[in-house]
Amino acid sequence: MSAQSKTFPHPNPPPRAGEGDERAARQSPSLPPRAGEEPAPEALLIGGARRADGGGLERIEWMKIRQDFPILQRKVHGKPLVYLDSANTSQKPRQVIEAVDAFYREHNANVSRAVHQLGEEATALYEGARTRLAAFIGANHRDEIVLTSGTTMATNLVAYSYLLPRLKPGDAVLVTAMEHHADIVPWQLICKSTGAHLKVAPINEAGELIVDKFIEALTPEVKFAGVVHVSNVLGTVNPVKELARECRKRGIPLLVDGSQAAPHLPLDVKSIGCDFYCVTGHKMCGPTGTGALWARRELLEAMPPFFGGGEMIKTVSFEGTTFADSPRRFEAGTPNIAGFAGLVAAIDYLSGIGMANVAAREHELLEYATPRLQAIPGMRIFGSAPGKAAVVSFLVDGVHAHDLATLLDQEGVAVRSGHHCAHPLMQFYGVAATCRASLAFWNTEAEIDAFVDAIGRVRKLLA
Ligand code: C6P
Repeated sequence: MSAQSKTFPHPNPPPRAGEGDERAARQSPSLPPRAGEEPAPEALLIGGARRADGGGLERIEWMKIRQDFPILQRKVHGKPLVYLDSANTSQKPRQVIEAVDAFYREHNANVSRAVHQLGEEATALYEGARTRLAAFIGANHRDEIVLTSGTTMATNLVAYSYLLPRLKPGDAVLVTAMEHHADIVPWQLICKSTGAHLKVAPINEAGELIVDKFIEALTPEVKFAGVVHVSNVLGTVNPVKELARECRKRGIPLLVDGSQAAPHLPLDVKSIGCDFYCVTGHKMCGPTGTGALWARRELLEAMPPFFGGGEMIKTVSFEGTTFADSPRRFEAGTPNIAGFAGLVAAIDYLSGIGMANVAAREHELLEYATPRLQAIPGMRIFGSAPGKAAVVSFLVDGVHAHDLATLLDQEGVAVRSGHHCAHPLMQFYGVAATCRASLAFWNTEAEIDAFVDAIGRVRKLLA
């Protein structure tokens, strides 16, 4: 019997053939009813408002979903926590916390090594994460998923395994002006050692990619392009399908950094048409140190290993080594098995809510927050692309971003301040840092009010 077909008691075991991904998530009492089930009357409320259910969205009781997140009950500096830093790392529902706990209590062993029961259980959980991630992002096959520690590891894997052997002097890598450092620095390192260079497609003041300029920049020396799907600073959702189509016409492989898209939007890498897609588990309600690279199978199969060690080989002798097939030849050493057990639960959790519902709720919260923030005197918001994700970067006249974030923290409000690992974007706007509030589906209108009121108090304090 293979490890994957084995059954054992676990709050969120990986699916067996024919089992739906939503099964474990449905264990949550706060999740929406299945199609055909009668919703409880109180489940018709969405964050206090009633939604006309015309768009095929399920009716979700968001206030009950919120109760799945134990950390939201705590106080910070004596005030109720208002966590607006989900783009940095998301909070975790109890289902994820319990899955990690259950892993160490009941299943802890190393993966793919031991034939004993615990080893098989640990392997099944780890491989379950690969299966779940493949389904979650719309991959054709689970073997297109390399499990990594996050997006940073994924882009570095592509840089060293795919790009390094291919670039030569005079070649170029195209990125956009809104990239995170994880989608700049790895390419720069490879450019430095190959004599290639970086090209940058510009954005406009609203924080939108100038698509015509991106297409114009796809000249013959460009051998690779990297684009963020959703900007972590601006919330801009890039037209990745169109960009992929243009890259494909010219035979240029495109990597899409989906770190900020996977937690907030329904995804289908097949329909995007890109070549590589990266996700990071800790922004998707999952544990830190988990994530994945998706790549077209033919690309992965042609890529050499990036680093070597245990579990990525077929044979080793002092004369030489033969390597395991992809994706395992990219997964040397002991991975974050407990983390991936938690990621299984996280993906089940998000799938149970439905990513279209997550996106709709977060859009509703953004629509609530934006005019209230804009009404604050001296407020400057960075990024106003239509259809942007629920991220608001801002500055208040005369107040340093770090001072504002520190004083908001005293009010129990957690926002991020700094360059957000996007130095070039800060340079574009001519600022050293911004404050950033990033919303999640479990935030509330009341929290947004508390945040806006807290900014008002901080302004008065500093006036
Ligand atoms: N952004 C933020 O506060 P890792 O660290 O590998 O999990 O993710 C890196 C990363 C890559 N791309 C984008 C678009 C990202 O937003 C991030 C992480 C955090 O915005 C920390 S800088």
